Amino acid sequence: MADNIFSKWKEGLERTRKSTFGRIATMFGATEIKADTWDELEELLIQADLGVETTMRLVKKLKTQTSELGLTKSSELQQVLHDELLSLLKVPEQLPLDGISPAVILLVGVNGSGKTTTAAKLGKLYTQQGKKVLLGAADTFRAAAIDQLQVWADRLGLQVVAGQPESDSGAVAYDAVQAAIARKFDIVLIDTAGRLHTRYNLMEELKKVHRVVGKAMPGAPHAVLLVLDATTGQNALHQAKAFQEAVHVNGVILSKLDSSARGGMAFAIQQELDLPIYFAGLGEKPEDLTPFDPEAFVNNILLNQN
Ligand SMILES: Nc1nc2c(ncn2[C@@H]2O[C@H](COP(=O)(O)OP(=O)(O)OP(=O)(O)O)[C@@H](O)[C@H]2O)c(=O)[nH]1
Ligand SMILES: [Mg+2]
Repeated sequence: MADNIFSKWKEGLERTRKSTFGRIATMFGATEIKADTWDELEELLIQADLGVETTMRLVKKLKTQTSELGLTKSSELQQVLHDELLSLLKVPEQLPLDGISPAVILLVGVNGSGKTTTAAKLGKLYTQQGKKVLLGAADTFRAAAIDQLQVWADRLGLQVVAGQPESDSGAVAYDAVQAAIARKFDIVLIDTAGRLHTRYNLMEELKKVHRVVGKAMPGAPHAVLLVLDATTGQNALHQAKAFQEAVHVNGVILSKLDSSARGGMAFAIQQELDLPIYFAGLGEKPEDLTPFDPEAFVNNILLNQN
């Protein structure tokens, strides 16, 4: 892995490392494994937002492994924990976008989760891969949302299709896809308005945007990515379930991992929802989005503090 990406992961996961996972790492001194060790580990993993189910399953596996391998020192548990944590995270397959032009990606999520920023970051990432990217400003609820995306687009040299504030968001999404077809763009990133997953009308509106995009281009959207704020912890699971019920979510972008001490929810997302995490947000700048790398993630949350 390139040094700068490694340090991005290392810096980005500092808070998560220093909270719960760091305490787990220091717990693994040279002491013997006792009944207390398991209780303490269980407590720390739950605090780290792994979720109760995932924690229970993990601790059970660790116990089995420990007795099978005949481990007696808790320091020996460290490697086993590392490997088991890693096995909870799938290496995400590629998004199913190959050979599709334009590939339409819909970004969804609750208010403030990071959708607009992530649209810009993805725009940069795909541009760097040589793709021609169009942004669709389908958040028509807030006037400022269109400006916000436009500012990012100007900075990154990307084009935007936007409607009037308070115009129909489905119509803007439709226009963006049509424009991308006509002007031969490779990727269309559609930013949608933040919506509380518990609000029926807003979730219905999202379904409509989804349907309308499919009318503009059969098969679209080709990917629906749910942007989840890593600082929300276990509530993210409720959000994800509601969005999954409303539209077909392909996977997750975990934003704000750098602001979060609760990165453990990455495990819960994969284990309890079976959703792959495609990208991680490790900062506010356009270059601070990187493909999710399970190995870098686990290594850096358990990295020794000393
Ligand atoms: N530290 C950090 N901040 C982030 C990250 N991603 C987004 N943010 C910040 O989170 C705030 C909200 O981001 P937006 O992109 O506006 O979120 P949104 O989901 O579009 O918000 P709404 O459109 O209001 O629903 C901004 O201040 C971003 O700079 C990240 O990965 N790390
Ligand atoms: Mg937004």
